[in-house]
Amino acid sequence: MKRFLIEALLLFAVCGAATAQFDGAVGTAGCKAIQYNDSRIVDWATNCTVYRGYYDIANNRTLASFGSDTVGIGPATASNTMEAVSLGDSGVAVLTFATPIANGQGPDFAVYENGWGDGFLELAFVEVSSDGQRYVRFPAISNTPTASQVGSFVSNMDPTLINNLAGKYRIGWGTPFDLEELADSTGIDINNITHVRLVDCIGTINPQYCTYDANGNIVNDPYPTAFNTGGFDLTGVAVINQRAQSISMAEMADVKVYPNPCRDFVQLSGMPVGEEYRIYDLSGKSVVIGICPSNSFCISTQDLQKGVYVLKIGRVAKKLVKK
Ligand SMILES: [Ca+2]
Ligand SMILES: [Ca+2]
Ligand SMILES: [Ca+2]
Repeated sequence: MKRFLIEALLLFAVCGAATAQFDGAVGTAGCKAIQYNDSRIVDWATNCTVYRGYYDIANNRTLASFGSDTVGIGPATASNTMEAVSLGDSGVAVLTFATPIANGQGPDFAVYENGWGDGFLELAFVEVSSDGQRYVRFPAISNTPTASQVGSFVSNMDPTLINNLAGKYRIGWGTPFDLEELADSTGIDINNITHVRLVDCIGTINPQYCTYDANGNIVNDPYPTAFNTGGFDLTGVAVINQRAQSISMAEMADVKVYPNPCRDFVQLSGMPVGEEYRIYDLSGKSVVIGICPSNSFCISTQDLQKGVYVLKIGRVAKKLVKK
């Protein structure tokens, strides 16, 4: 008993001192990568906007330019490294979805990069939002040593030192993200994630330009990558769990919106009790959000400017005009 206790304490001391290890490359035991054709995937991003970063943030402020924003939409490529959109140093991609992502069993979405090997890992931070305004970042871990710079064309990065950073696996295999990990975050609804934002990690260990993981460690990844293809190269974002579509088209036929055009209020009837409804302006911004308190109720449209709006419940939409 005493010996067991000492061994347990020793084990604890050793584990406590060691760097946390995560799953490894595609093909190794316990790998969590999700292949582009995995049967769990139910959808892909339907819109992508890229804000390019630099060839080399410290020396060449030409913006990366490879690939168009639309490459981030739809399924990720299996193996064509040219089917990617490059973010450049500190570049950003914002992706949206026809149906919001929700927290279900296991990973809820996966991010794909064009890495040509298991040890050349261009990384990006991953953030989610329920309104496109407030974002929460997954707690990224990079335990890659920072004594020397990971170079431009390395092939020996160790994925077991990396967690919650997109780009951890080679092309065709996505990095999974589980919204459950953000359950305690404020300002987002993990069952209604409308936006995924990717932020290139840069990868330099130069304190002037470096980025940090959740523990305050510098994220060391291939740098410099002073090309039009520099930085994280997005090939797609897959949805695994999405918001339930609890209202059918048949039910929606009963929904009535009147008067339409409206002035100070609009009456909604035939609505599904307890479901969320939203009114969007034509820029896609939600201007009214609520939960149906009963199947017939009235909402104020007094504060809306004159124009055309869209009322959405689930994936069904009705046009609404404010006079
Ligand atoms: Ca989940
Ligand atoms: Ca790449
Ligand atoms: Ca980099």
